[in-house]
Amino acid sequence: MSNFSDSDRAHMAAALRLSRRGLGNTWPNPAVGCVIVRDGLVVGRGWTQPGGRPHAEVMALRQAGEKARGATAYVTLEPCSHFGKTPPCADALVEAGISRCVSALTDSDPRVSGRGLERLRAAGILVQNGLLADQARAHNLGFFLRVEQGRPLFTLKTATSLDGRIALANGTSQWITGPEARALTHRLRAEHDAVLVGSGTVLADDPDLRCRLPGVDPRPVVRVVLDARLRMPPDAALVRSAAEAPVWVVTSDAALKAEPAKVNQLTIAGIEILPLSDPHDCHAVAAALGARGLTRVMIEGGGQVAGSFLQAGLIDRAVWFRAPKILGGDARTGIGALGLTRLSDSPQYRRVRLVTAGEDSVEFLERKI
Ligand code: AOF
Ligand code: ZN
Repeated sequence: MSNFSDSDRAHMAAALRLSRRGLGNTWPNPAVGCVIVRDGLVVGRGWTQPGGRPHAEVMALRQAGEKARGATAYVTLEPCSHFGKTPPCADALVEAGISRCVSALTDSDPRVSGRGLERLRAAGILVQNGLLADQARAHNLGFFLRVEQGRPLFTLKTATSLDGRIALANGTSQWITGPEARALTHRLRAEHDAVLVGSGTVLADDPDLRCRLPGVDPRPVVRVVLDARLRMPPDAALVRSAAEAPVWVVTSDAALKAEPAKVNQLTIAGIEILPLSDPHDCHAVAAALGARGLTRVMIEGGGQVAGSFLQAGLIDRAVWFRAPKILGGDARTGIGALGLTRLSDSPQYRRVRLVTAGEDSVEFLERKI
């Protein structure tokens, strides 16, 4: 659309930057940003609050107060039109006297999908939609996938040697990448709703998987374990910390029946058990996580889980840390077998960004569609 000015673009870019603050913290809702501008001055800024409410527009309107009258609102997603736990943002914008609303793209949530913009138009507000739409969609892709496909966005995070290995043959894996890479991992956790590992990783590394960032409140990132046979030891770090940050264990109906004592132990520790008829079916796992509201899940290990999700075509993005070390062909591979017979069938990614973290390189990748 050409009816946007450079200053429109700058304000929407600012709203997108604000929306980043909510990433990983607003599920099941999207992370939206809103900037209110009157006579060229920013009078209100808001972003979706932890847990998904209040919405971004409400926060920005609160800040703007009376100054919202006659102002333009820039929103990274169509303002909502439904009565949920809070009244519609479209109505709040109307009541505040906003005269123009610029949005990035329409909402796929069937309760909204176009009705928010209609509500604004019906009230006489000048509505212009479609500014920086691609960026806004990429930003909230997890939310859109949840609403449109019933599953979260999956980011694969892996830390390998130059030759793609994650551990020596004897299992030694600490540490392949350096402290800078590990610090970045904590930031990535904060931007996801959940991290996911297989039970093999729990048995091998006993990870904690919480998000610890100096100077930032601990983020309640959900820790998901795929554990079809309930092999997780009752004294695992995840079990011991389950009262402090959520842990969900995806298991099989069969294990649930066969291991009542284990189920009891984990439940008492505060773990939620999600039984599936076939927990090895990645699509079923994805649907179960989507149904519980997750929008962004980071897969952190191990090679088997990474391989299965890749085979299922569910890895949307990847963050690949690579240490300048070579571990050799007897070391363990970061990605389990894919059973490919044609190169054209291999999962292919586009490099979005390449940076360094200390000695290591970090590639941000997005699936080629
Ligand atoms: C907005 N601004 O900041 C967000 C929106 O459960 P509720 O009532 O909070 O509504 C959630 C829906 O509202 C969500 O599915 C999406 O359509 C929209 N989210 N809308 O105008 C916001 N987070
Ligand atoms: Zn809203």
